[in-house]
Amino acid sequence: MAPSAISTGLEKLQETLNGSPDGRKVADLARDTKDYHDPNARITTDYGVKQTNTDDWLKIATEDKTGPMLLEDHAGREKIHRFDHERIPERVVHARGAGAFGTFKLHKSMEKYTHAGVLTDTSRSTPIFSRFSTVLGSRGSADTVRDVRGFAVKFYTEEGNWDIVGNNIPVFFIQDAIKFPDVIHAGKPEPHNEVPQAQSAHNNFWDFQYLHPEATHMFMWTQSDRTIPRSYRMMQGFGVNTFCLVNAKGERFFVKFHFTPNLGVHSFVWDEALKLAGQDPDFHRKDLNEAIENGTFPKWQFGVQVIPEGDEQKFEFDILDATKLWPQEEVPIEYFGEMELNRCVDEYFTQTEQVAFCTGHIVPGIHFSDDPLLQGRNFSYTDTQLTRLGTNWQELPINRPVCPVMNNNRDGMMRHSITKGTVNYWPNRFGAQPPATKEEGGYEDYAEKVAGMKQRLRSKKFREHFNQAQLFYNSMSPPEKMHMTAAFGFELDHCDDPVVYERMCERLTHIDLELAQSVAELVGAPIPQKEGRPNHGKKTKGLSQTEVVAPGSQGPTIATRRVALIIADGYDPVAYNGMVAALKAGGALPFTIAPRRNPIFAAGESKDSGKGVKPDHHLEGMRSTMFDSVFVPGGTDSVNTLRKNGRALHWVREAYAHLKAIGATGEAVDFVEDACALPGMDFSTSAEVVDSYGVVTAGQVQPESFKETLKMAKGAKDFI
Ligand code: HDE
Repeated sequence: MAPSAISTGLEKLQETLNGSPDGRKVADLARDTKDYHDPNARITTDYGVKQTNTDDWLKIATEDKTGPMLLEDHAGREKIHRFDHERIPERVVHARGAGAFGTFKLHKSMEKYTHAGVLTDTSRSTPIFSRFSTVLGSRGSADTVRDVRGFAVKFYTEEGNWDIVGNNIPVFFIQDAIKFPDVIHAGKPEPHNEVPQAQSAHNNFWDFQYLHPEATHMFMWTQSDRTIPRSYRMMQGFGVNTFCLVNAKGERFFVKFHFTPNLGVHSFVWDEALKLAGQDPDFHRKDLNEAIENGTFPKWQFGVQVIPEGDEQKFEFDILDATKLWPQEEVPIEYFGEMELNRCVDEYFTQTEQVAFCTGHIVPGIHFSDDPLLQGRNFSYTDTQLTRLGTNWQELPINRPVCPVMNNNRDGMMRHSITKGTVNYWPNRFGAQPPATKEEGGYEDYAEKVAGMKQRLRSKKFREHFNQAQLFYNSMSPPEKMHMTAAFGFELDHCDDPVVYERMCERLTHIDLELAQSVAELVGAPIPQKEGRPNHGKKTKGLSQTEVVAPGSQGPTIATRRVALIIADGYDPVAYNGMVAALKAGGALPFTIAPRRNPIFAAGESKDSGKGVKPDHHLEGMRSTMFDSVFVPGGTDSVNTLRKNGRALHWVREAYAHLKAIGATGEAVDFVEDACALPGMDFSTSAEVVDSYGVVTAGQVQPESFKETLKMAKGAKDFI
C-alpha cells in the first residue's frame, strides 16, 4: 500500500521535531496530523472507502434526462450531512481570534517564590500555544475594532497544562464574576436589533459603564490607544487576576503576571483602525502569520509583580481587586523568561478554534488567590467548553497535555482514549493508579486559615473606583490624552440617548474636568463647570504606552514594518533598489505598489527588455492603511504619472494624515510635499514638514545615502 496521508504527515512533523525546542507538542500533534497534499492519497469516505466520483449524486439519469436522486447514495449523504454540522457555537466572548505555537524559555529560576518546574528549571523549553482575540465581536468580525484584546497562553508543561488567560489591559470592568453576564450583555449588540457589531459605541454599553462605577478605571483604558493595537505582536499581556506562588518552603506570594513585547507597544490612529475594519478585516491575523512566516518571531519578556503574604494590607487598594493595578513604583516587575511565537497553525479550526483555555489550569507551585473575579472565572471556563466542544474537550489534540493523563473520568460523547484494565475506580483491589504523593509531583493545596461571615459582600477597599482612573489619565502623554478625548467623543456620539451621554460627561468630571469639558463640547452635553472630584495629580510609570520597554530589547525598530514603495514607469532604479536593499537589511518588509501589477520599467529600461519589476499590488488593490510607511523614489516619468493619479496622491496624503514616516527622493520630493500640503499650511520650507511629521526627503540620491535615510526614518518619532 502507498504510504498513507497519516504516515507522511507524521514523517514531516517528525522532521520538524528534530532539533525543535517545542518538540514535545509537535510530536504529540503529529499523531493526529495528516497531509492533504500527499500525492499518493486518494479521496475517501469518512469510513475509509476510496471514492470515484464526489461531484454527482447517484441518480436515475440518462444522457437525455436527469431523473430523481437516490437516498441510497451514502457517500452523497455523508458529504452533505458533515457539511450541515460543521459549525460549533462560537465563544460567547472572544469569538474572533488568531493563534500560534511557540516556546517559553526560562532565563532565571524563580525558586524563591515557587516550586513550579516551569518557573524554576532553567534547562527547560516549554511548548506553548497562544491565542489573541477581540472580546465583543462575532467570529467573522473585523480585527481592528476598538476593543480589549485577549492574550491567552497555554504552557504545555511537564507537570500538566498551565493557562494564563489574560488581556492586553491590566485591569477589568468588574470586581466580582457574578457581574460578567451584565457587562458583556451591555457591550454586545443590543438585544432588539443585534446592532452594533463588535463595538462599544452604543447606548447600552455606556449606560452600564455609568451605572456601574467600578468600571471607571477600565473604561479609561478602553478609550486609550491600547484598544486599537497596531499588531498583536505589539501588545502587552497581563494575567489581570491575582494568583499565588508557593515555594518549596511553603511560603506564599501574591503575584500578577506580565508579558512585555520586545517590539514595544504601538497603536493605530483611530481613522486607520476604522478604515482597516473594512479594507482588511483580517489585518491582525495576517500580520501575525506574516511575521512568523518571515522568521521575525514575536517575542515577549515574561515577568511577575510579587507581594509576599503578610503585606496584603499595605496598599491603599485591595490587592485582590481586578479593577486595580499594582503601581510599578510600589511593586516592580521581575522578569524571568521569554515567550516566542515561532510556528503558525496548520489548521485554524482544530487548533485556534478548538483550543480551550481555563484559568483553573494551574500546576504545582501555582495557586489561586481569593480574587472574586478569578474564583468565578475558574467555574466559567470549564463550563463553557461543554457547550462549545463537549465533555471530552480536554482530549482534543490542541488541548491535551504532553505529560501522561490517567484517572477514572470515563465515557461521555466523543471519548477518544482507550483505557485498558478491569477497574475504573479508586481505591481498587489492585492498588492500580493511586493518587500521587507530593514527592511524586502531586498538586498540594495551600493550607490557609479562613474565617468570616457568609454574606454577599466585598471588603471596604473594593468600593473606591476613581483613584486609579485618575492615575491612568494623568500618566498619559499629551497625544495619548488627545486620542482619549477623541475616543470618548466618537463613542458617545454614537449614543443617541441624552441620558447616556450627558451623565457620562458628568462622570468624567470625577477624573478630570478639562477632559469632561472637551468631551461634552464634542458630544453635545451641557459643559460641566465643577470637578466631581479633585484630580489628585499623581502619575505612575509604565502606563503610557510610550514608556513600555521590554528589558534587553533594543527599543524601536524598523524590523517587521511594512513599507510601500510607490513607482510607475520611468522610476529611478538607484533610489528604488537602494531602498529595497536597505529595508531588507533592516528586517523591514518592502512592498512595491504601482498603477498596475504587470511589470513596471525603470528609467532607461526598455519595455521590450522582458524585465521590469513586478509590483506586489496595484494602487487600487491596497491602501496606505495597510503599511507603516511610504517611500516614493524619483524619476521624471514615474513622478509625472503619479501626479496625475488621484489614488497615488491619496496614498501619500492619507499616510501623512496618519502620521506615518514618508520618504521621497529626487523628483518625488515635490510630489510628496504637494500631496501632504493642506490649504492654509505653510510648506515654504520642507524642514517644517520633516520636523513635525516625520517626512524624510533627499533631493540628491547616492546609493550610500540610503543608510542615512533609513536612520532618519527610524528616528522619525511618529514612525514608531
Ligand atoms: Fe474571560 N471568558 N471571563 N476574561 N476570557 C472566556 O471562555 C469569563 C475575563 C479571556 O482565546 C470564555 O473559552 C468570566 C477577564 C480571554 O480562547 C468564558 C469572566 C479576562 C478569553 C469567559 C471573565 C478574560 C476569554 C468564553 C468574569 C482577562 C478567550 C470562551 C469573571 C484576564 C480565550 C471561553 C481564548 C474567554 C468567562 C473575565 C480573558 C465564557 C465569567 C478578567 C483571553 O468562559
